Amino acid sequence: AERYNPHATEPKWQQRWDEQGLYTFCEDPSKTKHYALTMFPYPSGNLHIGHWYANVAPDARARWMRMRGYNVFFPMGFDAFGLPAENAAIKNNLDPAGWTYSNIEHMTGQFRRMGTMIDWSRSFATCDPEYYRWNQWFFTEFFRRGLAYKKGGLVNWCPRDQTVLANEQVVDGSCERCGTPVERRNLSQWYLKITDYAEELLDFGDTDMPERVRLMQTNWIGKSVGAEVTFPTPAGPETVFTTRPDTLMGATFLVLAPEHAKVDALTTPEQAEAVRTYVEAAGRKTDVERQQEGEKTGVFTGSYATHPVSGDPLPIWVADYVLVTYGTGSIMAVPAHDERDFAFARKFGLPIREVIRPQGEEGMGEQPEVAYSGEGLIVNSGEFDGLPGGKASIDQIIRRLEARGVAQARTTYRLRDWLVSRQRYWGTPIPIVYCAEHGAQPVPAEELPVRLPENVEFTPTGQSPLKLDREWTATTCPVCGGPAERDTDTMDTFVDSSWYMYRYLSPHDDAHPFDPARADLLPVDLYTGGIEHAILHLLYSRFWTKVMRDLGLTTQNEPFRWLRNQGMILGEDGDKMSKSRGNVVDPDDLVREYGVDTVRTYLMFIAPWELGGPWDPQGINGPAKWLGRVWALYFDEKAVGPEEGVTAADLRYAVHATLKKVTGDFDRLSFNTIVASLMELTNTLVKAKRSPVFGTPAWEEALDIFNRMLAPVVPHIAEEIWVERGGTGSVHVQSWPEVDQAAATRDTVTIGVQVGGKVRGQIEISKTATQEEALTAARANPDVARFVEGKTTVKEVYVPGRIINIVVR
Ligand code: ANZ
Repeated sequence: AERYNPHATEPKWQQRWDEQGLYTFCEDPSKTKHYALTMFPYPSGNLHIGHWYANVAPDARARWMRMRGYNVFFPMGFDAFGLPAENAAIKNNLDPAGWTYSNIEHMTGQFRRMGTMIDWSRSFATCDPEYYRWNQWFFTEFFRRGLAYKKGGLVNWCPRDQTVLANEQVVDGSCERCGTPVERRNLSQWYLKITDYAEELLDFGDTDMPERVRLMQTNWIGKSVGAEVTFPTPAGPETVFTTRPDTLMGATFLVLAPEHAKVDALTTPEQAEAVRTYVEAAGRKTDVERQQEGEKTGVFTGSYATHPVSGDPLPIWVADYVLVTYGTGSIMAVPAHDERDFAFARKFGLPIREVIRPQGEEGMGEQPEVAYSGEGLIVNSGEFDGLPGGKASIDQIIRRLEARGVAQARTTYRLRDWLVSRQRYWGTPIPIVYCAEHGAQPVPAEELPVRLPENVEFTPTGQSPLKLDREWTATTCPVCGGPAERDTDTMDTFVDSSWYMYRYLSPHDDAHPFDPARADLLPVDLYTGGIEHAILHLLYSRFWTKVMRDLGLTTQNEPFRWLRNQGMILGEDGDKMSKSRGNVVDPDDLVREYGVDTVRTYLMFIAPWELGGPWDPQGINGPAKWLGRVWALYFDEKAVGPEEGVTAADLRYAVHATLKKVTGDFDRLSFNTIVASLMELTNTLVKAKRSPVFGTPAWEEALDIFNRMLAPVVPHIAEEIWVERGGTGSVHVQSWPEVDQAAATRDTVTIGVQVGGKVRGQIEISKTATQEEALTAARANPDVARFVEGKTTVKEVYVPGRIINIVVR
């Protein structure tokens, strides 16, 4: 027979699958649906090894689910708007659409060569006008419901990308995309009201997510339960948010954020110069710098607030450790019990007043060394003295303060509304027009999409490039028909990815964002992708689904039932792969050298899928050799003979135990152990071929089951084997084999025999062996006998099915 030559067989099968429409999804009410989805890529130009790693194992699993009888939906598309296209277009003097679509074509070809079961008839790119039309439709629906609004205020500005960013896109004070430190600017921008859903987003329903993703989202939403307390000041009442109203009597000063609206009104003429200098300096610092531990800075305004219970005057300070974006942008400082307030009070010589004392301890004295944030009894607090501090009394204290009219129970969230407008070209135009008479008006649904104009000068200037196209901006008001101007910003591309999983149901639907008759394909049953989307994309898409539910488009509360993150394939050196490090592995080269199935196998085998690991260039030889052996097993007439001793029972045990293991491993996404088990089984099969069992029904059964088990992992070679063995149709529509439970369990066990505390030998005995039978077998074992001979046996212990221990003297 010929040797294994993937280069001959793989393109042939890919073409046939295509012609047969083998992977085209059809509604089939007789089967349970399974929607498997891998996060769609940005069309950067090339699929890199990370894309392969992210897609191959989920493809194997989707194939396995199909063989198990599910009606599997496995679509793919392109997340095609965004800055790289625009930047590449500027650099090479091209048009972003042309650049993007040619990349999509190339990458689709690469995906096809990967041999996945993606249904390409459902594919689309988010920059297709027929897609972004629905972004615009959603935006106008959000707008009508007050869920999209425009507001002025401080925003994050990336000076390199020349656009504003959402909070979620600022990582450690820098632009999530390009790493440039973010500046603050005062601008009027569009927001989506994700905060309306803050509480609901904390409830993950039935969604099974990795714990760390859940935690990251929960922390991002940042719920805090506490109270608002109001302090009279010369500039009117000032409300602060506190999680510790039980420490109210320990408040010795107030602190405002530098950007707080009352700063000017509260600053006395003597302090004006110092405050102005301080506020300016704070404005130049990034949020990260401001929140860093270290020397606290601040300045006195010269004014005093009045403590609402004691009536004491409290100095009002300005300091940048208080953030304008959280709570009310001001705090009551309780230095005795809050570390930051403590550091501040120590630095500026402000009073420290103990109000929570640990049970049985003395007071903290005049000059405490640290703040005490633990539990204890309330002291120095008049009518509240003797109550337990902390959680136990907070509700009661809030009720008492409420009765006096100085406080109100309040829950705050760190989550801010989602800033969605961008001052760049390559995105969805915001479908709003401004009329002198009627203000901001949504573009009527029948006029959507508002198409991106072509031939725009889009070199970034900090202004929306669409502004420059006067012909495009000039329009009419949908209310009065009078002259109006279009909004010239485009949407954050995270809008595109917030609902794309619904669009696959009917990518060309021009009556709905997606076909409501197919809505029960949702939720996505298994969603896979990188951990980098733990907050941004996943939180936004959860939000979008909840709004869609409230719009009556779906009955789902959550878009995903099960979420898993693959790890990352690193360079050989353990660093991230990057062109500048020169450690990039090109999957196209690997495919040219080894064939698709080998690359697929290696990517499943290289590491536990959810962990990832460094690339090992030698490692791929193992899978390459393995597939050569698999090929020879089926197609090499030689290597047959009676010289090995594999029995039918041995063979059936190996096959069914492997099947059982592989089935469980697919279920748990343990892909590397699947490949390991298949490799191990190959050894037994090669031996069995040289044993009398060859050619018997047990042998034929083994070849058939092995063929089916190969199908999800190495779809091409498995198809070749299937057809060559005379199978009808495709191996990929066959059923996954049933485990013969009796065959999969051996009725013998192998146990160790210890002599004098050391394992000296292994014996195979029946699971139901009596103690006497076990001991007899142990003594008869030559490895054991050597250590027992000539000695006196003191004691023999048999732990059934586990171990034998012989004590000698
Ligand atoms: C008095 C107090 C006493 C506080 C005490 C804490 C401990 P979380 O849990 O993150 O919600 N705070 C409120 N608004 C702030 C802002 N804009 N910038 C910086 N800090 C702010 O934190 C809530 C606590 O953080 C609030 O409770 C407030 O300090 C501070 F022993 O009030 B606390």
